[in-house]
Amino acid sequence: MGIVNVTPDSFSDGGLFLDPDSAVAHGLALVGDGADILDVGGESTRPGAEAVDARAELERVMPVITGLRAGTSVPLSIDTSKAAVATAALDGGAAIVNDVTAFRADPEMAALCGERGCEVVLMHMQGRPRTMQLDPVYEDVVDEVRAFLAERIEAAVAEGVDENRIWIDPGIGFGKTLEHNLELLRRLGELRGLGRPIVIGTSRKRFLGAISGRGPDQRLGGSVASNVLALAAGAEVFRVHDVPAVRQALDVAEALLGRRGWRRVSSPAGS
Ligand code: PMM
Repeated sequence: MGIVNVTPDSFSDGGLFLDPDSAVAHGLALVGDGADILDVGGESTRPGAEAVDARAELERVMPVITGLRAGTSVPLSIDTSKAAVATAALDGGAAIVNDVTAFRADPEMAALCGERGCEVVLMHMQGRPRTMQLDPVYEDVVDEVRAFLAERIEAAVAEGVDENRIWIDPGIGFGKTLEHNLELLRRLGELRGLGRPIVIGTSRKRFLGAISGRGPDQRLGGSVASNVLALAAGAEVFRVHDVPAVRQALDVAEALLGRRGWRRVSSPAGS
């Protein structure tokens, strides 16, 4: 899942793709690099970020959804917590709603996704983006994330969402310390008991900086390592900025693990 952030303030690519044409060109390039899905977002969820109203979010994402829909057939995901934004994106050809609040922010979101029959990503977050990193506390982070996701799956199904369309995400970096993130990645396999595909988002995140001492645009090694190990633990969808490197790493890891997600392609002549 390649990330197309149309925001002025996302932590690693804020402001780079605010112009719709450059966002569309970026998304199409990610597909060329091996992305199977594009995730378009118009509201930053980085720690401390301020909320954006639906109108501003729509103005950012809709030209990009429309442009991508015209230029590629890969499924498009809309990264939003607002039903108004999800509605317009689904009308514009998006097939997936990625809600970092797991349908808690907007009371209309679950019923909308149920009616439309789209795929949904339900993510765990403790607190809200503006304050979530102040003092996150858990008794057992994996148990609590698993219980939360189980409860959100049940709530979504109660509102008419087909359980088979639900994907789950532990929300790396969302109200979690370095130790919480590491524990979740180490014990990611425990979420498989929920029976739904696991989405993982580690790309360029702060915890990688805490380990490597590198800034957001120099965390490729950490992004690759964490995604490969998440694959081995059972994750199926990898939300990333650096598609070429992570795609190659995941293909090689799948081949080494004896799985079927990769295919043989010929390498450039003479190499
Ligand atoms: N992370 C960000 C935004 N949206 N959605 C899901 N499902 N999982 C994530 O981990 C996630 C997300 C923040 O990262 P960004 O600012 O680079 O988009």
